[in-house]
Amino acid sequence: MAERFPELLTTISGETIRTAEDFECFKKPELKALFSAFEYGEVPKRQLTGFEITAAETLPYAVKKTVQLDCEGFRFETRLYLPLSQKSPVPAFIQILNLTEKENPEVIRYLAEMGFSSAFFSAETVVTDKPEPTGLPEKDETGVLSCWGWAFSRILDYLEKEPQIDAEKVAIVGHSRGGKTTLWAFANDPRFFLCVANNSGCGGASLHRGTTGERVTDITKNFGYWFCKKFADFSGKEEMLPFDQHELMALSAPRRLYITSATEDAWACPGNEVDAIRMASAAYPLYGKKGAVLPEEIKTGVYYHEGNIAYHRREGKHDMTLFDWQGFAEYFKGVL
Ligand code: GTR
Repeated sequence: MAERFPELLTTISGETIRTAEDFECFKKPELKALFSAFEYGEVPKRQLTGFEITAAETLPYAVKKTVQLDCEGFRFETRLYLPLSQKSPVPAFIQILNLTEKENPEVIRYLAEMGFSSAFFSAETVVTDKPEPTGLPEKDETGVLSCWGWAFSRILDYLEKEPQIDAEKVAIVGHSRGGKTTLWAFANDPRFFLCVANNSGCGGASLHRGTTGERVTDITKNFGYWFCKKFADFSGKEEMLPFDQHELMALSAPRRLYITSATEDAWACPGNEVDAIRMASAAYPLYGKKGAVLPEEIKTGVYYHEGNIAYHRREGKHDMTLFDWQGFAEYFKGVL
């Protein structure tokens, strides 16, 4: 790597971080403030004020509940699938669905059989995915990824009140723009247990500096509304960013991350995703833990599940498949 990256274990004042206490007390607040000011904007503050179960139905493998979440006057929906055959409380996955995506019955069934409940929300029902987004009122003061990330936390507020859910074992999952969202949501809400960022690329797991895929110029031209306005100033000037994406991941330490790439997803720059993981891993020994445990050469189709940052590179295109879900569920099950 020819680029010069901001030092993860050095504060703005130039001091070296040597302990988890100092990382928590000084470095994390610095990083959060910087990511908020220069990339994602503020997370909306609105709280969950109530919820209403508007439908319940028994499927062959799960009970489906449709739930409306009330958040100080703003309402959005989540659909929760509770496995039939398990003793409660059960761990849960929450997935963000991009655009017109729907929850996949094959995935729900597989997760139920593995002992997981699953909850879903459609990003569009929180804030629409277009240049002049509508929905959550706070969208005007922040970026759309922050608003979607906020929705994950409000679903967790509800799951904490659902006796059949183990709210201390909740994973959040997102593909691509959804993966950018989960990384930022996870950094902001320490209650989540595991964060999955699938093929998240630019603005997600991939380093901005030295990318051979999507750059700040591209993403802010096409999807500027996902971020705070200031982010576009770094177009072609990535070296001016006071952070890089390995530091977004390090905000999650010592909790668990699962990052994926795909062989035909050069736009997300898999090489930079792995470099980010390796650099983020430096935060974990502060807590007496391992970050990622990866070989020099990454093999396609292998689940690297040993460390607190799991990784795999799937054969194929930009997508989230059953192979990916199997990796997430096996890893999650193994660390419960
Ligand atoms: C791509 C975009 C990525 C990613 C993706 C998606 O076209 O350039 O940043 O977000 O779309 O969400 O599908």
